[in-house]
Amino acid sequence: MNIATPPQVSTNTLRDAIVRHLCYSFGREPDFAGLEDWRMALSYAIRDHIADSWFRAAGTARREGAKRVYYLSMEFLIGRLLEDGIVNLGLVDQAREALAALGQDYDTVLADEPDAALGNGGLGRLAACFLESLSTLGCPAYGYGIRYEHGLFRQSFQGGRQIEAPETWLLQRHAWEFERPEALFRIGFGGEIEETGGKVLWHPAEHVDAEAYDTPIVGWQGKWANTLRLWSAKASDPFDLPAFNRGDFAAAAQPEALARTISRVLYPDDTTEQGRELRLKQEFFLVAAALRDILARFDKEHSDIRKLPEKVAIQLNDTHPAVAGPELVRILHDERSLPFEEAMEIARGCLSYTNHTLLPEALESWGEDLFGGLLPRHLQIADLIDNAHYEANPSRTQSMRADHQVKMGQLSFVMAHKVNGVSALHTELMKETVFSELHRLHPERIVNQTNGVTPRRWLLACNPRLSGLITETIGDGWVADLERLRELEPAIEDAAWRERFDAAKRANKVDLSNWMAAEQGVSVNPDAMFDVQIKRMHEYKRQHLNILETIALWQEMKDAPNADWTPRVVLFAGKAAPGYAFAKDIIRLINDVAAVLNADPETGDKLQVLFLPNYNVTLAERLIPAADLSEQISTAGKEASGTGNMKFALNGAMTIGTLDGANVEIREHVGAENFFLFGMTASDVTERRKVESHAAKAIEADPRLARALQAVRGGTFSPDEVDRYTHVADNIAGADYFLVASDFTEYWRASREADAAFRDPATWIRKAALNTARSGWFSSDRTIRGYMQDIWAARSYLSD
Ligand code: RUG
Repeated sequence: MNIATPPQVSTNTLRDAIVRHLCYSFGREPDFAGLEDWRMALSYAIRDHIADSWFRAAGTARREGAKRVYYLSMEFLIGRLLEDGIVNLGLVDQAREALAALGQDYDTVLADEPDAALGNGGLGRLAACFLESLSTLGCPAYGYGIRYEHGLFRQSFQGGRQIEAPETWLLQRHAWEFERPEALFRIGFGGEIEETGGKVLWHPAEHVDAEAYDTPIVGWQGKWANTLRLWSAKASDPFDLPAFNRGDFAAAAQPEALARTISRVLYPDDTTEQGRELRLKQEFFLVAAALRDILARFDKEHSDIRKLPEKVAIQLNDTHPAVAGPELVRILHDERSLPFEEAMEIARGCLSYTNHTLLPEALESWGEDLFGGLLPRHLQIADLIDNAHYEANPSRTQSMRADHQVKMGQLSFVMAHKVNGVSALHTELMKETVFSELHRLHPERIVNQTNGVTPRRWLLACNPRLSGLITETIGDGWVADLERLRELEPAIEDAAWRERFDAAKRANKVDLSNWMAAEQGVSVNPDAMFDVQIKRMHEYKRQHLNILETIALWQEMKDAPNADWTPRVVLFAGKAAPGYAFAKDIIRLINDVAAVLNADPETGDKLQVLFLPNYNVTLAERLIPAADLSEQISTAGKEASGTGNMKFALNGAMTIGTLDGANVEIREHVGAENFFLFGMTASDVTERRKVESHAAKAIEADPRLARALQAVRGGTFSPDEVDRYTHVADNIAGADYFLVASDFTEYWRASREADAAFRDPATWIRKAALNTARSGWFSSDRTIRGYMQDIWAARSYLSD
């Protein structure tokens, strides 16, 4: 199938379209338009072209009766979409010039767009990268999620402490979605089960409506666009008129308020247990609406429901949509009258599951009372699935129905024809740990698909200086075929080219410094090493290891202030789950340390620390191109993959990291000599935990660590409350589950190696550039091709 490249658009055409939308879509004359009006008008002008690709793509998929991929995810961290659209349509110059002709600044208009934060972190951002790659590859696909009114909370600091405020992306006008009042499904909860004449009927007690909102996601060069369909909860019975007529206005509005709760807030965590019932309701709401939609589309094009797996691939992004297994079986068996075994086989043929964590607290499990109360028929079906599975496989140590729980990881595994991990190491560990028994029973089921990131957003758009240099050097073929970055290697041997690479990095650092001075009121030295750790706050990610090492460095600098230190700016950003007290304490500690270090006249020009508030996609796009050193320092075996690690390497930062997640593969690709490795391996970690008083032993062996910990414990950074961080020091010196103390000495060594390398710019730049040249494998296009081939049996409708 050959889909033509969309026609080119001239600056004048775009300018006229902007003015037309300004006047006739928003009722504003140019002379009276504000920034938001210009942003909306430009977005609509761009959206028109995206819509054209979208209609063509949907038409092709319908005509061909194509197999569709359905990506079910509770999170899509899409960030801003305007620049994405402009870049993918190849309209950057035209948009810049058209706005200039209208007296507007392109960058200012783009920066007005709210950052849609409908996700917590890596899992949600991965889903967003996947949607873009699916469109780039011309694979017919839908993302299904929830249209949260409030995405991830807005973070600020007060006295160094994290303060959470609701995020309000929908309060500003949002240009990208199309409301679909006709795509409305009634979703039930609770109630009774009736068994009559061999049939089972579920009579829910309560209902809400799921209404669709569609956002087109355009791929590279605008050849194809898929749909992100987000469900919003509405009251089935919106208004209680009798209550209103009685004068009870609060009761009258209650149905609407209750229903809306379901799509009101993103579950504020990616790893800890909270908000149980509402969360399960959200999960079922998404799944039930998506499955009805999928089946409605299938029924329009095909008549034999047994063909479902040939036409429908449903990817469960983590266990969050795992109830899709029982719900699909229920529909096929109870509503469409297929025999139970066959219903299960068909469902399994459609479903596959991605596991993103081995952390036991993040593997969802529901008490059967809660699950059965909300989804009584699904509880029965989970039992039937479990029995059917274990009839053939009598050993039950990893049953989904142990301890009066419904274990969603096991349920997902049993209901999926393929289960994938997100990095080579993580996939192997899955086989050895959480799913060891199930893997033994189904040795062909687990496959690996190492994560990737879209090069359009994470290099081409976010780093125009570097991407411009790359295109000048090897042409623009790399944008759709990232492994072609390897063609840069000969140029890297040329000193003049390396200088240009360095100049791009330096200019990005100057931009960031200026932005930080304007936004945070802190001036930093752009010639210092920019050492960056940006990610969710979690003990396993070990931001506390980083700050301890920074404290130790500061102490050494004070011992010998005139020694030849490598100046460093240590940058942090990341949100802690509101209920995760220890993670929030680490944020406060970092802010307290920053206050002391940044004010120290002896070291302030050599070592600065900054925690940037409200980490989001837009901030990542600003920080990553300016980073020299990428901190990927999780306890080995805990980070499933990471994707930030890939973005940094692609943008020419060197990694300091452990052999964890995709770090292992990054190191293999960029070369061991271009990566600062330290720390225990996953199996060392298991062994080390068995050593009695391992932390105390590590502290005793390393006076630097002992001194840094003593400063934390003794109130050096909290003079107004000396014991504020005693528990942090106790944690590290005590159980130290994440082995901060045991990895400290090696981390210090690797950090000093990084310092020494940075003092030799010629070598550093070469290594950094090789990181860019050799990171092409980490494109999400490669990952999606892997899913299409190994899991979905889906194809592209674009010719090469
Ligand atoms: O923590 C993992 C990351 O290692 C991974 O890169 C990302 C995407 O695969 O998913 C993250 N994750 C895991 N987010 N939420 C969970 C909990 O299930």
